[in-house]
Amino acid sequence: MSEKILVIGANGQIGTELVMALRNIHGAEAVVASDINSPTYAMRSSTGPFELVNVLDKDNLHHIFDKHRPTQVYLLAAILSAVGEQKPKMAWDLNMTGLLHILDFAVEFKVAKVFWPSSIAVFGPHSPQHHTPQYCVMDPNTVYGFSKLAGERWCEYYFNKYGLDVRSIRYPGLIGWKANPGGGTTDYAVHIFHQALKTGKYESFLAEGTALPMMYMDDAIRATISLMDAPAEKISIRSSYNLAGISFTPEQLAAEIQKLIPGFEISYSENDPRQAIADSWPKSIDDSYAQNDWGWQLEYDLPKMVADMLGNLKNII
Ligand code: AKB
Repeated sequence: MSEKILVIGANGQIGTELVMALRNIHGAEAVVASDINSPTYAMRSSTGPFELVNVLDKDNLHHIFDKHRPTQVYLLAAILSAVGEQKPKMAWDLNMTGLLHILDFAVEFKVAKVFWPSSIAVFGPHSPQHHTPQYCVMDPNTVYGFSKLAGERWCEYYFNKYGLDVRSIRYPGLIGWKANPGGGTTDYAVHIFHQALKTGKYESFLAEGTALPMMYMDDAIRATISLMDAPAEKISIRSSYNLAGISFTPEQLAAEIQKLIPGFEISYSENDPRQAIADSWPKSIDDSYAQNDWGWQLEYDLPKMVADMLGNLKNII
């Protein structure tokens, strides 16, 4: 079957790279990029169809589904953790209503597969903090976190009730050089590379000792496509899969950057509201279900990621 893939939220950190990867596999015309904003420079340089789409505008969204009749849909439009705390109702509305629109249209238009990203933000202060298991207490205390947890429940519900083949990953913080993150708690781990190359120093908004699970974008894109390519019978989890990535603190990341930029200096700001969010999230994750179900294996450890990030970023900064 020839695929027609609709990516919603294509201008974002994941969308930019995912569209490029999917176009390499399926051809430019098979992948319709869409976003609420006009295409970014990176998106314009990847040839292929582009549509302006607001996931909250049901009529417009219906028209896009009708026009393209997608076989796969990736819904990436979301408000992340830090911005979500500034605009809680807007975050809930976009993250929840947007998902429900996509799930409903996917059923109506008989979309074969849907991908929707969840996050480590579904865990909360009473979840086990180390090697957080797939199934445990989940008491997220950010709007982003509980919108993702509710979204996971809806995904599983649509699978059970309507047979919709929906698949999802709980992404750790994502680090890439092609596009910037927008409004998350883990964004420091991208900003640090830009500042290291531009000024040789960085003030981290997260405190020393704050370990969080992170992942290099190459691994995140490979995981996403592997999950979507896996035979349906291998997918035992229809809420969302834990993915571990690599866990490190700001000072461990800085130490790795210092090996390649010897004079690099890190300092730490105080009283940033993102610290409380980070403190409520796991420090490391157990992803044995992803390994066992669809053969997930990480490729980038911390040194490999830092070398690749700096090597690529220095050419474009
Ligand atoms: C955020 O920091 O909000 C995101 C996430 C971990 O989901 N990067």
